[in-house]
Amino acid sequence: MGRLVGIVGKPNVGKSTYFSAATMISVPIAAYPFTTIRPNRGVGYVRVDCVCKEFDVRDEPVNSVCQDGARLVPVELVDCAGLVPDAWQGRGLGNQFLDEIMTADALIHVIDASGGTNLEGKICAPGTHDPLEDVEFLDKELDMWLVRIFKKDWEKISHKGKVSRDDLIKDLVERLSGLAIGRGSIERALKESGLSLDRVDSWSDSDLINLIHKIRLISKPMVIVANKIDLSKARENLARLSASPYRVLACSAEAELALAIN
Ligand SMILES: Nc1nc2c(ncn2[C@@H]2O[C@H](COP(=O)(O)OP(=O)(O)OP(=O)(O)O)[C@@H](O)[C@H]2O)c(=O)[nH]1
Ligand SMILES: [Mg+2]
Repeated sequence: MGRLVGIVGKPNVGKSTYFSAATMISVPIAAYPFTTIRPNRGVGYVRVDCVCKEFDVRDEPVNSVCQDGARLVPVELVDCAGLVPDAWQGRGLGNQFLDEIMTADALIHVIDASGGTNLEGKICAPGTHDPLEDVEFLDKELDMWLVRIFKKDWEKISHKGKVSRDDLIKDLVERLSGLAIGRGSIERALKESGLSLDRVDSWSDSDLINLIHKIRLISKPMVIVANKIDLSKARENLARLSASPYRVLACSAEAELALAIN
């Protein structure tokens, strides 16, 4: 199997409904937080234009299917337990799977666009919670989780003060290799951060957090699925979500699931 895509977000927003619609695998779905405890895994398909029409050839793909000029590329999807604030410090259930989520090549952040679910995943009246907060919250949880891993033994390195660029990159690659974060992402993030590699001991905590944030954005591309678009207030919130730094896709996973199984 090729790429692994993690479906993440706070509880009760429709992650499993989305997973089920995308994979056609039946999994528990319910209107309360922490319905999913152990991650669900399955295969979904990414639709991309196939080159066969442009080159006017008959193709015989080995690991995907070409349907009338559209290539269906299989990707493995993992649907995780919901994350709550301070998951990176061990709160809630989803934190147990952050290691697993962070091995993904890309992430789908499902939010309740109607603002009808609070930060803990409890149902509230549509429009009473701001879904933009959900985008900020997940960013923080993922970044802080990575910072925690990154900081292990960081003192040893930073105390050396001056380290060679190669040694620093080698250390970071080793530290983050288990999370499918490659050398290219690390080198690009370091360059974009503008941090001085001459005096690593002069990096502040916020320098580190900004660097990790960049590494994550480069190595784990993420889209926002603005789910529950069928509910009131969702369209208004969708317009506001365009201010987020991510690509935002409107969705009704419940409707997609109903269409997929009928
Ligand atoms: N109106 C509406 N409800 C939805 C939609 N998608 C999911 N739901 C409902 O939202 C509730 C939570 O759905 P789940 O798929 O279990 O949510 P989850 O994010 O996996 O929840 P946890 O596993 O608890 O983290 C269920 O009652 C779903 O039927 C949607 O697009 N529109
Ligand atoms: Mg679930």
